[in-house]
Amino acid sequence: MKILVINGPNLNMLGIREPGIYGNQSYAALCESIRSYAAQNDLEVELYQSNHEGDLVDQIQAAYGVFDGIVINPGAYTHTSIALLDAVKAVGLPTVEVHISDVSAREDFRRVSYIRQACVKTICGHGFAGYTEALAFLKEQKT
Ligand code: CA2
Repeated sequence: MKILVINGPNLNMLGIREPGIYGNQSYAALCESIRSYAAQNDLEVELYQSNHEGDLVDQIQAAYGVFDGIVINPGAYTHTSIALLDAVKAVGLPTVEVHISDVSAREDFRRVSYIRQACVKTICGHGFAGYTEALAFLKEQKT
């Protein structure tokens, strides 16, 4: 099973500031934990990060016919992007929305998620473990 893991804007800055919200581990450490989980659970993963909305749309579109599912943390585009919602709808791949922090317990604007209506599951506030939980969910769903 092949899963594309996408991270949106500023997630490449993890560990640099706001450790109280996002922890003190880096984006490289996040990638390593995802790769290690995938290797131990017979999953193929590809990781992609971009700060640009159109690049994220391109990557979701390119997943069509190539990947079996998507794990996405759209970062701040969660709260603004109809384009990402439409891209996930267009490819029709099972997609899990992940947030490191509990967006429901922060500012009001973080409670809005456009992409959520196209996702099979949302995981919030579980830190880096949310990504591996999302992989496990997609694997379980396929069998
Ligand atoms: O909790 C999450 O995973 C978020 O998707 C992270 C986004 C935020 O805009 C969403 O509301 C929730 C932010 C990405 C990382 O931002 C950083 C800020 C300071 C230092 C390092 C990363």
